[in-house]
Amino acid sequence: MFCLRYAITFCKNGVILKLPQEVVDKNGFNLGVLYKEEKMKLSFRWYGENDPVTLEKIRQIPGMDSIVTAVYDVPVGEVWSRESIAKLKKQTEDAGLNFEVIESIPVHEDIKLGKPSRDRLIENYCENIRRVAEAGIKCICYNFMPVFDWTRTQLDHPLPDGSTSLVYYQSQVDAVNPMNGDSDLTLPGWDASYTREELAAIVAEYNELTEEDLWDNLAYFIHKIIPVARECDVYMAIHEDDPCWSIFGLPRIITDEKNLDRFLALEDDVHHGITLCTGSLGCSAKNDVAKMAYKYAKMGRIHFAHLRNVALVEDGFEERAHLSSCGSLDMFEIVKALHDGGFTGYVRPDHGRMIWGETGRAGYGLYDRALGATYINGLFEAVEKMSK
Ligand SMILES: [Mn+2]
Repeated sequence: MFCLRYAITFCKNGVILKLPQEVVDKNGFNLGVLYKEEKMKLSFRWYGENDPVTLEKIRQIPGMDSIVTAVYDVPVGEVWSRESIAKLKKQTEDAGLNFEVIESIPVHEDIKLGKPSRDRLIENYCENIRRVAEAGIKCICYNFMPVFDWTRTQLDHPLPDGSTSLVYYQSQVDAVNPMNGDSDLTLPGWDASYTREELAAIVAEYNELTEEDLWDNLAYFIHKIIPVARECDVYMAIHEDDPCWSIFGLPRIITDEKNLDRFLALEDDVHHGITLCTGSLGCSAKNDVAKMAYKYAKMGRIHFAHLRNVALVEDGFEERAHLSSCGSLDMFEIVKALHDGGFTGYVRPDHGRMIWGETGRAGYGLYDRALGATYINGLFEAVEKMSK
């Protein structure tokens, strides 16, 4: 348990500033200092110079503050070059945007599996935290999903309005067996750097790994990285599993409130926090996303929020436009919960549909995410003014 001491807010040259908040635990032990501005900061994911959505376009979205990006020229587990990090920072800042959020520094499978090579890989991970912190990064998003990152069964499912979106139908997932080398079936979003045989081999390595083993391996990793994050004053923000249940018999543990409580209890430190992804948690009707948003914001543990809507359907879920009436989530209630909980971290629109004939990276076009950003701005402006 810890509490936030009240910060002093003051105005300088017409700008509202806030002194750092000291965070202390129940014994008065200082856990660190929160250098955060008073309001949420709007951000946008950018995949680097090959992304058809350019920084110049992103900058023109009203209220845009920060870019969310990563170094993509290094294999998972290796140390990012200072040159690559500096280049991203320069490109971002030259475009008039802040370079403060990394998504993601991926976690090598050997760390999740608890293999002997993990110590070297975790040391590399810590070095990456130090290097991005040197470049001014404040928040790092990562996940701990075995083998498969986000999983969908179709990336261009047509919606009635003529747009296309990403969908997940359980019956289609059940029809795919990644262990079956003869199977021609694959799912979009799978890591193309694995051959089918390699994929089967790595899935097989998880056969012996229980959920509790995965928790042990996650705890081992967290106990090594959080002291480094504290030293560098970087906020680590784990992303929930997407979807938030086990697929192909692989364990998934960052899935619901009970497990997020257990995760956050691993280290009593504000630098150990979460990315609240409404679409990932919201694809299970069991998760009360607004309740979780308020609870973890109040604890000072949400450093990054991915805001998007999903529609729960009989056989799974479909990604929809951000607006509450387009899906199953009440986005107003979620934003209000974040605001009322004192959330001051980074926010980004998450996946968008493809609209207006745009082509490109599924979920990461410009137009629908820009509409999402504008909607998010509107919700935050409304809840901020309502609370005055
Ligand atoms: Mn997300």
